Amino acid sequence: MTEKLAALIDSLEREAERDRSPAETPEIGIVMGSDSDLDVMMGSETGRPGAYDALTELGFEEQTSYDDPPESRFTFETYVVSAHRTPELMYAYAETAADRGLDVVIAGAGGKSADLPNMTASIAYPLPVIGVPVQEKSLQSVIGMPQGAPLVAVDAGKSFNAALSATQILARERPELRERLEAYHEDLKEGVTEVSRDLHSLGTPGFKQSRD
Ligand code: AIR
Repeated sequence: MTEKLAALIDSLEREAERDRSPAETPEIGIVMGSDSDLDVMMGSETGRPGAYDALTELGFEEQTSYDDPPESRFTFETYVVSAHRTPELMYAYAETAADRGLDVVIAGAGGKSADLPNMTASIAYPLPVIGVPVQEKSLQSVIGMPQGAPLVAVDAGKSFNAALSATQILARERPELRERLEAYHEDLKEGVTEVSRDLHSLGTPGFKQSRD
């Protein structure tokens, strides 16, 4: 093991031993197999929105330092953890997840051997893990768990929904998150209603033109 990898694992293990209050630790952990998964997992300006976009829309902030947490609640943290290139880091991340204060983990990986979500779920059990197949070809690998080893998963590339599902889990005990989820859904309804009304009243050519 390299010195840098050992130091990263050590920082996770040290965090797990600290008795920080829930206000200082992230509620959601996001891990992905490679930084090449970043656009799918977190969202990109040119592509589809992702987990980062959903969580920030719901008022979460990204926590980048354990000693200096953001003022606002709630928070998430992000790491690259490869099941095959850094199995030791995957093990340490999942094994310390609950003790570091995480309530739910979103794990995404791509390729045909997308083992990070399912292995994280097995090691972090009973912490809920939401798997994101980064590509279509990763789907079977992510969802194919044996009986007794559960994993919740979203469709390929739908990290945005994984973030909503994670927030739904948290909202069971946090009324302010329930309210934020409800407000998000109201906005969604409003958007569809406006589109429907405009399409009907402008007609198809007029509606298309109004969008150009
Ligand atoms: N991957 C990385 N380690 C284990 C797996 N399965 C996945 C990443 C990424 C793909 O392999 O999640 O989607 C290609 O990674 P890279 O780093 O070569 O771009």
